[in-house]
Amino acid sequence: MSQATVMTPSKSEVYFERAQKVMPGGVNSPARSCKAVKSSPVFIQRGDAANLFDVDGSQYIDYVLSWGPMILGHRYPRILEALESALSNSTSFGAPCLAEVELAELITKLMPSIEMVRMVCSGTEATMSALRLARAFTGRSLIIKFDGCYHGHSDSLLVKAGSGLATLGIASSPGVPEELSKLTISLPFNDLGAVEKAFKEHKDKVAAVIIEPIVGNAGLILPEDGYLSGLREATTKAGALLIFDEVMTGFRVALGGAQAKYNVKPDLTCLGKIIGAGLPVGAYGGRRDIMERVAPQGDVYQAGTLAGNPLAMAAGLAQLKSLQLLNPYAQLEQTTQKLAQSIAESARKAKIPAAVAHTCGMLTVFLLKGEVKDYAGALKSDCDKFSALWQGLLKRGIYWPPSQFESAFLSIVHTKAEIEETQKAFEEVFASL
Ligand code: KE4
Repeated sequence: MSQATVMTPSKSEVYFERAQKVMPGGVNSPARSCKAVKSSPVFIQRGDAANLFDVDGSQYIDYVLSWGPMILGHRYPRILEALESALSNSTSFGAPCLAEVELAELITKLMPSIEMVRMVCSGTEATMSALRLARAFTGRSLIIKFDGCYHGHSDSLLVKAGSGLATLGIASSPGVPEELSKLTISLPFNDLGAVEKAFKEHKDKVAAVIIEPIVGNAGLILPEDGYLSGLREATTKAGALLIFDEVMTGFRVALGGAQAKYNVKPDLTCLGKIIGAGLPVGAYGGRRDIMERVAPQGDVYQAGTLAGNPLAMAAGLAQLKSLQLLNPYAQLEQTTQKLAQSIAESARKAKIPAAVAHTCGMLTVFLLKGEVKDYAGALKSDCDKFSALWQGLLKRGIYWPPSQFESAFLSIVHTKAEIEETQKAFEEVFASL
């Protein structure tokens, strides 16, 4: 009798089986579930430079980079040294430490619109706190956000959000009371008329406009000329605060973030990812007259046991100081553009409709005809074909974000050879689709 070849499950499959028994969906964040690309997640053992190694020994070129933080790649020596030294002093005090002040000083230096800053433990906490502060400062309740933008999972912001919600086709999350979600107005990105109309309709009721100045969570969507400066004018005129959510773009698209790249000064900025170099961190900051309302200086309450954690501060400081010293952005922009153009070329050669959006250190391959200027446009992508693309890339050792509605990230340590290997993988997979 023929012996049916019994495939021994990989370690990733075995671990995922165990995970699903004790963790919802077997993951601690939906974005890494790989559900949308019809795959089970790869369990990672370690990272090094631009590479990941999974628990079965396979090696990948990493374009997720922990969803953005690892701009210097994995195990960057200066970050490891800073962490080792901080670790020797314990892991947390619940009392002030100098590293918190040093990181705050550096952030305010590199992003001058931030005159004062508060550290928190995630981007979600940063945006949630910034909204509370904006509502207190203006005495108003309405918030304007934009379709496809994702600002973390606080209730007021889970309305027509991007990232994992777009990936899983969840319009807005259950569990958010109607009374709350109706205080959030979501408008199309890149449409100034819609903002002006909303301000006309809601007059002096809008506390703030919060935006990803370069959208990363619908896939990458760039602001059209004049859009961000138009938002700045409209919010100033309406007496609403302009909040830039630079959790993803901060210190990635330029040393001073998207606000430097587009020369638009927000009232408040939210940060995360890169300022923690992979450790849990977020921050919100901006105009002194607004930030002085935050407790204990002011009356707007916000707190956190591990806010300003010495390990996260040490890692973030090492990363920001390295970026300040190296100023690698021209090179990173060029490498990203080169990869984007070669991917677009290989899609064209294979007659695969694709729009490749890119900016410094970020890119998305939308599988559709035409260009993407807003979330409705991004939703026209062929997600089934994207799944096949993602699986083909993984087989060829490329770890690409497992969703059409996410941005891929580059580090400054992706080598020329790794970029060429990636280009070749795209060419082969496009030809096979
Ligand atoms: P966190 O709470 O995940 O640290 O940050 C929320 C957040 C806020 N603002 C922006 C612009 C963001 O991109 C994020 C988080 N980004 C996603 C990736 N698209 C995190 C990945 C995940 O949810 O696992």
